[in-house]
Order: sequence, then C-alpha cells, then structure tokens
Amino acid sequence: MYHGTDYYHINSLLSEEERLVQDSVRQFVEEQYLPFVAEYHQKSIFPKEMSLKLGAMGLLGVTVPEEYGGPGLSYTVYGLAMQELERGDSGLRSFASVQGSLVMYPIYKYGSEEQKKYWLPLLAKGEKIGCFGLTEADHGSDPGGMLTRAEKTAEGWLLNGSKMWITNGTLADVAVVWAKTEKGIRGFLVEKERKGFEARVIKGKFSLRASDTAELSFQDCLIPHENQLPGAIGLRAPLSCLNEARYGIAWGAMGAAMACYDEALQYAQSRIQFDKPIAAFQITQLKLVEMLTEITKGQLLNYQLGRMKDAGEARFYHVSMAKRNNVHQALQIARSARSILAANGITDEYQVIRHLLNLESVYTYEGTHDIHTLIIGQEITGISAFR
Ligand code: TGC
Ligand code: FAD
Repeated sequence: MYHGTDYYHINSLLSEEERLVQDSVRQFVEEQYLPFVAEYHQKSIFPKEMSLKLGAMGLLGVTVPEEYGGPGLSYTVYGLAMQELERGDSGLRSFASVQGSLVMYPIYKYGSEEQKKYWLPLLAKGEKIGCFGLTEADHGSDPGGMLTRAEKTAEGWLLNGSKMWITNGTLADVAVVWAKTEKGIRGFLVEKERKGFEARVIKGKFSLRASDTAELSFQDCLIPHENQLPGAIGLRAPLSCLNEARYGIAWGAMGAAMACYDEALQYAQSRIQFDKPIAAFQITQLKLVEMLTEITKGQLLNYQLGRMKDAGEARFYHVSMAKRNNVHQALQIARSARSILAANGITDEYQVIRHLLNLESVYTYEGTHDIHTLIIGQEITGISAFR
C-alpha cells in the first residue's frame, strides 16, 4: 500500500475529515484506477465509467453546497483529492477539475436558479458530464481575442465558431461555451444534441492520452435564451473559473511528483550496478534529495494556499504562484525520476514517462508557465508585460 510523501508532517496539520478524504481517494486510485491506467494510456481513452465512481465519492464539485447536490467541503479537501487523483494520472485529475471547477463552478456562480437546480445534482453524481470551451485554435493565452460569436435573435442565441483543445469534449452532455456578443464576452450552456454543435476527438497526442481532448464547432447552433449564464459578464467570468481549476492543478502536480519520487526511490534501492544499489551513489542521492525537497516545498505552498482559499483570502496571483511553481517542479522531478530508471523509465511498465509526458500539457494548460510569470510580475510591479 502506498503511504504518500510527507517529510514535514503536513498531515498532522489536517483535520480528521481531511485525512479521511485523502486516504479514501488514495485507496480508490490504488485499487480502481492504477491497475488499468497503462491500458487507458495505450488505447488513448478516458474510461467514462469513472465519472459515476468519482461522483459517488463526492469528488465532482467538492466545494459545491449540499443543496445543489455537492458535498460542500473545503478547498483544502478539494486540493487533497486532486493531489491523490493526479498521483494516478493527470487525465483523471483533469476530468474532475473540468467537471468541478470549469463546469459546476460557473453554473453555481453565474447560473440561474433553474440552471443550478437542473445541472448541478446531475453533474455532481457524474450522471452528466461537462466541458469548458474557452480556447480557440488562434487564441490560447489571449482568450479575449476569441472569434466565436453569439448573436441574439428572437428565437434564441445563434452560435458560430469553434473551440480547440477541450477536455471532456466528446464525452460531454453539456458544454460551457464562451462567446462574444455585441455587449462583450458571455457564457452559454450548449447541450450535446443541439443542431449545429459537433465535437471531434483530437488524435495523435503523446501527452494526456488517458483524457478526452476535442475540438468543438458551432454552425448556426441555436440555443434558447435561457441557456445563457445570466451572471457571467466579460472575460473576468471565465478567468474566475480558471482560478478554481488552477488551484486544483497546483495540488495535482504534487501528486504526480509524489508518484515519480516514490517509484524512483524504490527503483534506486533495488537496482544493482557495480555490485551496489544505485541509491548508494551520491549522484542518485542528490537527485532524490532534490525531488523530496521540492515536493515538500510544493506541499507547504498548497497547504497554506488551501487555508487562504478557505478563509477567502487567496487572490488569483496567489493561485498563479502555486500553479507555476508546482507544475514546473513536478516536471523537473518527473525528468529526474525518469533518468534514475534509465531504460526502464521509457516503458509503461513504470509510471514516470507517463507522468512526464502528461506534465508537458499541465505546464501549458490553464495558463502557460510564462503567462503565470507575467500575472505575478504584473501584480508585484503594477506593470503589465502581456502586450
Ligand atoms: P485582462 O485585461 O488582464 O483581464 C480582463 C478582466 O479579467 C480580470 N481578471 C481576472 N479575474 C478573475 N480571475 C483572474 N485570474 C483574472 N485575471 C484577470 C481583470 O481584472 C479584468 O477585469 P475588468 O473588470 O477590469 O474587465 O485580460 P487580458 O486579455 O490582458 O488577459 C490576461 C491573461 C493573459 C492573464 C488571461 O487572459 C489568461 O489567464 N490567459 C491564459 C488563458 C488560460 O489560462 N486558458 C485556460 C483555458 S481552460 C484550460 O486550459 C482547461 S485545462 C483543464 C484540464 O484539463 O485540467
Ligand atoms: P499560445 O498562446 O499560442 O502560446 C505559445 C507560446 O507563447 C507559449 O510558450 C506561451 O507561454 C507564449 N506566450 C503567449 N503569449 C505570451 C506573452 N504575452 N508573453 C510571453 N509569452 C507568451 N482550453 C480550454 O478552453 N478548455 C479545456 O478544457 C482545455 N483543455 C486542454 C487540454 C490539453 C491537453 C491542452 C494541451 C490544452 C487544453 N486547453 C483547454 C487549452 C490551453 O488552455 C491552451 O493550450 C493554453 O492556454 C495555451 O494556449 P496555446 O496552446 O494556444 O499557446
């Protein structure tokens, strides 16, 4: 049984409820996900049945209140759950991030009472799946330049355009779509059966293979007026959803790093070269010490960020710092772990190469490393370096 990495006894700072959730998600990943992940990766599929399992465990929309079908737990619990899911695979955490932070959160925060009452309980149980369409082929880091348009007509909103790189895109029953109207950017709920809406899988991925990534297109796609999210006004609305997901990623990245560290340590202790375990060589020890130190620092960042989120004190640039640092460090840790496993580190008999390749996407999505650098830079200097 996997016991986690907790060099600074951070678990002792957690409540009993927080530890319980962490342990149960860890066990779920160990027993119900890890034995099959190599197959999902090889086939490049996200196992749809996971949706109901994650829902039954309360892992979809962790912070959504009980009156809308969520478990109404804290941000720290949410973070711990994401850490444990990503120890399995970034694709598993991505599924839960998108459903909870990018679909349920905007409906909860910006939706009408009818939208909340209909969608949130179904999404929380995993009976319905959602996706979030912000990025376009020509507008990634700069979503404000989006070309997708929504025109208000007597019959409803008419959507035209396309979205690229959309997680859960072909699995989704409903897409949260961001489009420009004559009054600026607005959010819409588009059900999969709407005429003129199509989702196509993006093939040939080397990264996040056990995740559904799609292109969405809208051709004169008519949706009722009541499918608009009434409270979502301007670019700040989708950006506020990203804060939620980026927070989960900061924790998740440490989960992937913990998996790589654990595997590299075990391998180093058992692999013999020159009549010694390779863990006896100083260079291997240096690599392991650096991994453990960065994991511990990342965990401390997450722990304090979680407490700040729970107290309502975390701003978006605080989240950017944890996402930026933790994903960067997780990627370095995965590379270092892969080097310890050497040739064995390139096969799917071990986890490190899968995590390494996944983390290349995690480094890019939800704001690239560079974009988070500039978000923090802008906050501390007061000068925007984006344009
Ligand atoms: P800018 O003028 O700076 O901002 C527009 C308005 O938004 C406000 N704002 C925020 N509000 C809440 N949270 C944030 N993080 C915010 N950042 C900015 C800002 O105050 C302003 O408000 P107002 O009232 O003055 O209008 O906008 P900009 O066009 O200059 O762009 C800023 C920039 C580059 C930081 C932003 O656009 C950005 O973050 N770009 C990165 C795009 C990104 O992260 N895309 C993610 C797509 S979703 C995804 O990747 C899902 S992967 C999921 C998975 O599988 O796990
Ligand atoms: P670009 O914006 O073209 O950036 C290219 C390079 O230029 C990067 O290195 C970037 O850092 C740099 N750059 C750009 N602007 C600046 C600047 N001002 N200053 C300095 N450097 C700059 N999007 C969604 O909406 N929903 C999803 O569910 C979703 N899921 C995804 C899943 C996967 C597997 C992947 C890979 C992406 C996903 N995305 C999703 C899209 C993701 O958010 C974008 O890829 C990301 O925001 C970057 O956009 P881009 O790839 O177009 O890169």
